Amino acid sequence: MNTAYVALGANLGDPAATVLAAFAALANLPESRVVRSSSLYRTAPIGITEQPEFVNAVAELKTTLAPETLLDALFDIEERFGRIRADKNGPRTLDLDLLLYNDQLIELPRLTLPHPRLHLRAFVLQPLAEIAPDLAIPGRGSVSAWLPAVANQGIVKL
Ligand code: PH2
Ligand code: MG
Ligand code: MG
Repeated sequence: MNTAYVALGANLGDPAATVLAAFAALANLPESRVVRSSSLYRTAPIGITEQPEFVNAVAELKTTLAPETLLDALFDIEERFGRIRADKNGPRTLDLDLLLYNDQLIELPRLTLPHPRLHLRAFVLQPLAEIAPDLAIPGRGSVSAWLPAVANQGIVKL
């Protein structure tokens, strides 16, 4: 059995309802179960700042799906939620990002693990710290050790 962490994000439509429905969709993935899910967080947009606030959360999965199979399954869920892949960092109905898969380091054209920016983003680190504070980011140290570095980013637990 493998442990994977998935980041959920939404900032179009009803983002909180979308993230809750996405947790249910993750729970329905084959060969997988959601063992922990974080609270929902309202977060200031990072990158393109001229877009609506996001609702973000993180889920911990136990799965026997291989990393790329899981990635495809996440893309399928995004599509079911009406995601249009337009602007890379622009608004989205649902974004599901694979953050970590065990302690694997993966460098593929469409999948880099650990997620290369996870340790720089409060909208990922804070929900991750809620469910797994001692978790190590391979090559970078613990999740909680990175939290002070992102303390200036706007994030409110809902
Ligand atoms: N996702 C991005 C870019 N910026 N900002 C917040 N607050 N939350 C996100 O999920 C997010 C973002 C690209 O996926
Ligand atoms: Mg993303
Ligand atoms: Mg994404």
